[in-house]
Amino acid sequence: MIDTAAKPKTRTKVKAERPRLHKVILINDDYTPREFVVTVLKAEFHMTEDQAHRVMITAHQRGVCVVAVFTKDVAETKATRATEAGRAKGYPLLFTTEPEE
Ligand code: TYC
Repeated sequence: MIDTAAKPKTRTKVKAERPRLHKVILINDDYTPREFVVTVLKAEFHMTEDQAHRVMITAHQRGVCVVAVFTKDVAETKATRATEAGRAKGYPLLFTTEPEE
């Protein structure tokens, strides 16, 4: 008789896998003032003026810029809060998230 039973694993997984990180992405638009984008980046992502300015300019020139990576929940919360900060001022500022490869 052919034994079709699965072979038991001989090695138990020991290491816990690291949780996949998620990118927060800043999307360019034509209406949000540059300085406001910088202010939001500093407040929500604890960036210096210089770092925030670079990220803002990159999104402005290329259309998008990765702001930072976090665990899924943190990335989503920060993207929502930062988007909401623009919305509160009537700006279409948008932050999205996506899983890292
Ligand atoms: N493009 C905007 C302007 O010229 C500035 C801006 C930069 C807006 C980056 C959004 O993600 C952004 N006022």
